Amino acid sequence: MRDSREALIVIDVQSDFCPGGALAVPKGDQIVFGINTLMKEFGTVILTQDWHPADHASFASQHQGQVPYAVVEFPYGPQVLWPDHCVQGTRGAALHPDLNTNHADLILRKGFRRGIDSYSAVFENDRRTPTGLEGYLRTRGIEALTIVGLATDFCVNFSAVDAAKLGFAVEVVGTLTRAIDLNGSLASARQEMQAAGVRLV
Ligand code: VGL
Ligand code: ZN
Repeated sequence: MRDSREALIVIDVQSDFCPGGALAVPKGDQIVFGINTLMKEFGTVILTQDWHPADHASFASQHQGQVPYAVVEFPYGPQVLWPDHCVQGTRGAALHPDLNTNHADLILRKGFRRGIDSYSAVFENDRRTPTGLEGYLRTRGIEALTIVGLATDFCVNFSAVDAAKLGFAVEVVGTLTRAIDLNGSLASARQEMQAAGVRLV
């Protein structure tokens, strides 16, 4: 067992991010059983769930003349427009059916405000609006995080970098993540995580 100050954070292992889903991450489903095994080592396990209203502003369908994967300027900076995905209450938004959710202390939903996306489990995409996870971790006495899940270059990257900036010791297990890799986003994500002091193992 790990030290009680360590937590495992499982990012967005949801049907829409797996093959057959609306925003499928290649081979995203291959990490599920490895994550289930790793969970057994941790006293604290947190799952996140991307959870968008049907008219979420990150969806290309909400912007006339725009297509998925285009990048547009939002009030808080550049934002990738996505295919509709993880719409609240849909099958695609559900956690992957093989993911062991029994072990989770907390399932944190994010991305539920129409006008603002939230890749990170810690701050929304303005990088200022807290999700509340920091307070949860600190009041539980957590100091070190192991992060796995989908997608390496978006939600895992943003979560790891934000947590490291807040002073948590952060480790990302590469074999238990998979990437979207949009225009070199995986290489940039690796650099960003390294620069923030995240350990890539
Ligand atoms: C994610 C794009 C849009 C992710 C979520 O989980 O990495 N990516 N929403
Ligand atoms: Zn999303």
